[in-house]
Amino acid sequence: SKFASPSPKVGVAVFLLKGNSVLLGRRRSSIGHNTFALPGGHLEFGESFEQCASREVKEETGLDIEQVELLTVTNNVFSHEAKPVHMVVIFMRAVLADPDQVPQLLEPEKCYGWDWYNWNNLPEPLFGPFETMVRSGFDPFPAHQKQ
Ligand code: 8DG
Ligand code: MG
Ligand code: MG
Repeated sequence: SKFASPSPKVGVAVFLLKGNSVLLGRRRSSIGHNTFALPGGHLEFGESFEQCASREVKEETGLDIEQVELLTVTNNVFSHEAKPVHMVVIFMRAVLADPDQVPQLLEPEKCYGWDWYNWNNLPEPLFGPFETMVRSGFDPFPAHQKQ
């Protein structure tokens, strides 16, 4: 109807792992403005999660990724926004195809900059849903890599 609610959308966020670090950018978007978040975006029609992860990371940072794997999914309702948003977010992990490749700020209207942050020394504030995951003890690193 004319007053129907907007539909939930699907997002894909990527833990791009390098040693003990993860790539984060400070958001320049209405949702989560100024908070540090993973690269990612909306799933496009017909895409696999892996394709969406590779595409969004490439569009936002110029980086090429490989070993793209599914980690988990969260159900995020941003009900306090002027325009409430409901996102089902697929979390992937990946590594750099070329370990020497450097992130570029390709969407400066959406992000203040990308950098690597040690998992044991994450910046603040983290993006809400991401902070919830971290606080709950979620660990994106492969088990064999833990130290
Ligand atoms: P697009 O137009 O390029 O497709 O999308 P985008 O502008 O890059 O979207 P985004 O805001 O970066 O990501 C889509 C939604 O995913 C975002 O509004 C909320 C949700 N989301 C989370 N956690 C995270 C996260 O850690 N990183 C990113 N990028 N999005 C996240 O709930
Ligand atoms: Mg994005
Ligand atoms: Mg994007």
